[in-house]
Amino acid sequence: MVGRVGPGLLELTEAHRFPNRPVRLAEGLRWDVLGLYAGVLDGLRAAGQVDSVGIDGWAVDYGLLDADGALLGNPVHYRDARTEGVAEKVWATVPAAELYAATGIQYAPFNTLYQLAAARSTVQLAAAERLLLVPDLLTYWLTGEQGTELTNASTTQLVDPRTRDWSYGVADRLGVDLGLFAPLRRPGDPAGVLRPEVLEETGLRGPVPVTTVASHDTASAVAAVPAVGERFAYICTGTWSLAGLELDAPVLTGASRAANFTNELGLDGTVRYLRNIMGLWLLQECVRAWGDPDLGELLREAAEVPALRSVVDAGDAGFLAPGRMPERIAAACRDSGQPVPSTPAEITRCVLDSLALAHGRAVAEARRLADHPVDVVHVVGGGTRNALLCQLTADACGLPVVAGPTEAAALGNVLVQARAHGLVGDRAGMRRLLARTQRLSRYEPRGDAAAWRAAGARLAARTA
Ligand code: LFR
Repeated sequence: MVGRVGPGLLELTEAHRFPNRPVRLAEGLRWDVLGLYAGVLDGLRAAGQVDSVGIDGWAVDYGLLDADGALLGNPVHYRDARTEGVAEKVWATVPAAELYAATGIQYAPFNTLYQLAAARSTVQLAAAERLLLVPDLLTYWLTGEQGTELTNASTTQLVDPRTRDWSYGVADRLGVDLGLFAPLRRPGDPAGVLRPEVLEETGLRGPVPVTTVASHDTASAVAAVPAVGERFAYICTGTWSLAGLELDAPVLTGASRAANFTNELGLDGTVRYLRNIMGLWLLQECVRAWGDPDLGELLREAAEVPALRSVVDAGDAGFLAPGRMPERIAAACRDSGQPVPSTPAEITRCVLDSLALAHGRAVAEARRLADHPVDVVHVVGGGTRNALLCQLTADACGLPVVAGPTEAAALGNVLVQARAHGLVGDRAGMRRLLARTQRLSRYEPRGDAAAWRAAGARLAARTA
């Protein structure tokens, strides 16, 4: 994505798009990270001459490097089964409550901490001298320089959200060698310049600076929420839905842990207080199983299906792995004594109702747990294209939804680079620029908040 930024100007154009297809090998689910890097180079070539480059990506996953800086094997996908049952073993050393108090990170089987525990006795980890999170790995290949970007580092569950530094105690007790990690760097920090070989391959003229951005995609997306003021919640929609608040300080209470809210770090030391919800992954996997039918048509049919007939728990880690998603959703409805959706339209409606319900519950619980007022819910990311999902989310939240921008992560990435180069002001200034320049749609709640509350209570009772 190429951004153009100036006074009253914020434009994004797509230079190149490439698929990110995980590969299932005998040893498990892996990322094709060389394919991704090749896609990045193609993108730079298509972009042409630029003033700065910044990389963001998904969280928690990493590549290991040997003493020569060469990649040791293909990075493991966070949906791989290797972390099954690992958390319990970690908790035997550091109880879950202590881990939460120290790191503020919600339980997810794939947190880097559990991945490292799963890898403990592997040859690869023993041979590794360096661990780079995926965006830091791509940045390293572009520049030859290594760093660990802080917003993404927070998702390892090895960072203390109060000090915004490593949680030395947790690492020590769990035998994690923090020396594996390159020094921390923060959004806005310089990250080097494109290597001569990269310039040659892409046809760019040097020097081209690479700028550290909020390299966790969700942190970049939150930075691009076009909110005015502080009384807002956000939902970053895409493969995942990340629903919550931007706070100045973490919430580390027992109630917050029980509700599985996370305190990831955001731009400028903010806290992204949010919950992971399975997101459009549920629909993407169904659509894949149905042989990729026309999505517009499917959503029109789903809009005609009666609301809230059956709902599933869109926070359930049981939906994490790929495969057989329509059957798994139908089974979840059957097992909880609800009508079983069978046609693609019915299953799609069930997924969207379930997601909206999970959005509504997350926003309500975040407000309560953080004691933070909310007047409006900003929906950003891929889900903004899904008008039915946005409307249902407004209904379930009982609050107006402002939807847009769709490419929030890319805009947040570009804005942080622009700020580092002196083109935009502070965070509030970035948000004002977004609100002025981006196309946004507003959805008013259609009354029936009680029906959504009742559906939530029924689901809670059935899945208890
Ligand atoms: C979204 C995201 C989420 C993270 C998940 C796994 O793309 O980065 O924030 O929980 O992917 O890394």
